[in-house]
Amino acid sequence: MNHPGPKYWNIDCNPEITDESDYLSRRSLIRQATTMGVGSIFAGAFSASSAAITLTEEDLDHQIPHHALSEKLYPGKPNPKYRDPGRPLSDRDEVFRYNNFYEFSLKKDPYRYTTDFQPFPWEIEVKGLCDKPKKWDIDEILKSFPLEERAYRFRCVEAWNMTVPWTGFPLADFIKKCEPKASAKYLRFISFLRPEQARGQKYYTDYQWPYFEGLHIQEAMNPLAFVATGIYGKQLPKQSGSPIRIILPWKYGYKGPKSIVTIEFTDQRPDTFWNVAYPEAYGFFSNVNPEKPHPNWSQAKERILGSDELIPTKLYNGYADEVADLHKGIYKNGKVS
Ligand SMILES: Nc1nc2c(c(=O)[nH]1)N[C@H]1C(S)=C(S)[C@@H](COP(=O)(O)O)O[C@H]1N2
Ligand SMILES: [Mo]
Repeated sequence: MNHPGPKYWNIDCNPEITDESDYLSRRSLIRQATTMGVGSIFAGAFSASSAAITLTEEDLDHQIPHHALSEKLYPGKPNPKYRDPGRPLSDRDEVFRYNNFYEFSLKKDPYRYTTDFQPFPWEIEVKGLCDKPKKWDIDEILKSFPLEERAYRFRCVEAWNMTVPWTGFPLADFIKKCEPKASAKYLRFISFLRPEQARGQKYYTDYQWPYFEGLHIQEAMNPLAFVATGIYGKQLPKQSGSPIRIILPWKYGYKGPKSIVTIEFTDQRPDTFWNVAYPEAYGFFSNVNPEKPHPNWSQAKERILGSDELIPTKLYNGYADEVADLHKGIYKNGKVS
């Protein structure tokens, strides 16, 4: 496949396109570069919805869904081990207004399109190679796992970062409850499919909905792997992946699916949304690696969300010590990314 050339990208490191009228999705750029004239289809898709809203800062609070349990559950107890992320926390309102959630928008403004999305009630089905397959109600999950707060650095493959306090629980605790069989080697995650509530699933037909991701079970069992239900001491707002999402701070952000409805234990390495869309750019492991450029930009530096400041990217997003067992094990032989 031909990669989109410099004509389509700001190759001076920062792949974010600030001029909204120029903005095209990662995937549509590929299409535009390989098929003349396809870009116009996307222009049509953008104008097809008129449901956009603009929110003031105070209104952003209302993006946090109301849920009976939330008063009791949030804020979670800070985990002392993850109290200091080594960088100042990002501004909450910046984080609420700058998202990747293609189910709602290909720009950074999903918060403008989530009005119809209903994260409660919510069910998560656990299936596949485990002894406790089950349909979990979100309330049962929230009551079964003590919620803690962890401040993590977060690195998007588009070379920006944020630093946020998540509330949730270790993915390993959830996995143990499911009692995976010895033959279970991978976890497959699937996000929701509700085209009537998520305009992107109606209009962005170039993508294979719903969003899907996968992890090796050893990665999923690493103590850093986190299930987030909250952020900044409250329930997740819709645009952040309410009611439940995965956070893997040593990997690029897209490895953490939002608003998940299925977790499957499998012996096959799962396909992933971005690997299917653009395999040369988005591998299965997708660990943060400054030395491995994206085909269209360098990963050596990253922009701090809310500023123009660029800082050097660190291998495993600076979490190398915490994933040492993985880089001695399954990441051996060049599987860092
Ligand atoms: N279901 C779903 N999950 C997703 C995405 C998405 O578009 N849909 N985007 C991914 C990407 S590219 C990133 S960087 C993070 C963004 O999370 P944030 O908006 O909370 O910063 O979510 C990831 N999970
Ligand atoms: Mo991302």
